[in-house]
Amino acid sequence: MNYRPTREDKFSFGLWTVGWQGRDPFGDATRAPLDPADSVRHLAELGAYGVTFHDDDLIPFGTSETERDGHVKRFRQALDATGLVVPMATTNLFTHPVFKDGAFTANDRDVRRYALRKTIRNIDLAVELGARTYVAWGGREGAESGAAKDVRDALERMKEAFDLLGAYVTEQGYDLRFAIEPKPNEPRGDILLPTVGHALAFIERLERPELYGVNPEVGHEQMAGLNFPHAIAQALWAGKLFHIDLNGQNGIKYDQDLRFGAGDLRGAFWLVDLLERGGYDGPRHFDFKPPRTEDHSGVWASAAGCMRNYLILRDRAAAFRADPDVVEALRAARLPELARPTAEDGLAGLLADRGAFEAFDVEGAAARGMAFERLDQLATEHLLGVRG
Ligand code: XLS
Ligand code: MN
Ligand code: MN
Repeated sequence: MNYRPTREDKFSFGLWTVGWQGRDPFGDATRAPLDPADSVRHLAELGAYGVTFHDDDLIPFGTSETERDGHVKRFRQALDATGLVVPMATTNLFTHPVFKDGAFTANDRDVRRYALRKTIRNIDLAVELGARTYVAWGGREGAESGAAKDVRDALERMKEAFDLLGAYVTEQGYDLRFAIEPKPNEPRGDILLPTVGHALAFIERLERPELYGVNPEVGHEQMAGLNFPHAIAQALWAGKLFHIDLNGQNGIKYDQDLRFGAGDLRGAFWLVDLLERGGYDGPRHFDFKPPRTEDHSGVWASAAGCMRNYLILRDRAAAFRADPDVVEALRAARLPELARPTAEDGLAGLLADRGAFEAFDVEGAAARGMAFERLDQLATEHLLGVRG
């Protein structure tokens, strides 16, 4: 195995990931800015198939209309020259101070209207560049103190914003779906729609729920102490996994955005296993930050590492599933039984079945071991590369 990425692997990167200059709350930038067109060329050389952007990553905030066209043209030329596609785009509704109290849910109504117009303007560009998914991360939709935000009103405004955006793409006839990205905190003390579960419930209250899904990010669920593959499984089960942000995180702490495969490696193994078997055929999008210790060559090494780790884990997960000992261990752990309906005989059959209750050997069933340890040990050995 050479673990060299190809376009078929559908790896994509945000311009803001490799382009992150390393500015953090305690320190200045450690790297010079990257030209978006150069990033496109570098990513293409590394084997990526796509690139994504916030409006302001491509066109610096405050750029005049004529300059704007120049930025878009240069970017488009780089795309044409490399064959890279733009599967997704998103809006920066968090950097400029005007968004200090949020965008779609800012208490200040003028800010909410401005945020919608800024988003709509970039939706037009996203569609022009071929994007089919529009991500919405509500970074500053939240609060630090109790009375500062009426959360029920804020959710109503959030719904209003998404319904307006849904109406816009429908009226324009755009082939574009929205992917809501949950995050529990950072930069706000508490962010609205903090987890995948919250976002899934929110979507069902929108006017056109079919237009909206989720864009879960590995580290964001883990910041809330949650199991990321479980969140992804539920999103897949609901038909709502529209996009995914892959990266690495070490447990409940600030948003680390490590390269994919760093941090919780076992979680990454189960995630790749699930994505590859679960019917997800969208981009494998990396939303990571090359640590500020790195120079530009370290940035590209980090980006290459994201893809290589995905491919290694894909290979390890496939070997795990193909191992006859694993198939046997899965059977011993009764996984095929979980896939079987509990009452294919219907409610009447269940009620008539004495073996299900009156004659059921409760103690015998309680004594049966589940054999999960053998199964997990096999997974560990495949992950560590000592089997198959
Ligand atoms: C920040 C988010 C952000 C979104 C896009 O934590 O991950 O980068 O993915 O705005
Ligand atoms: Mn993150
Ligand atoms: Mn993200």
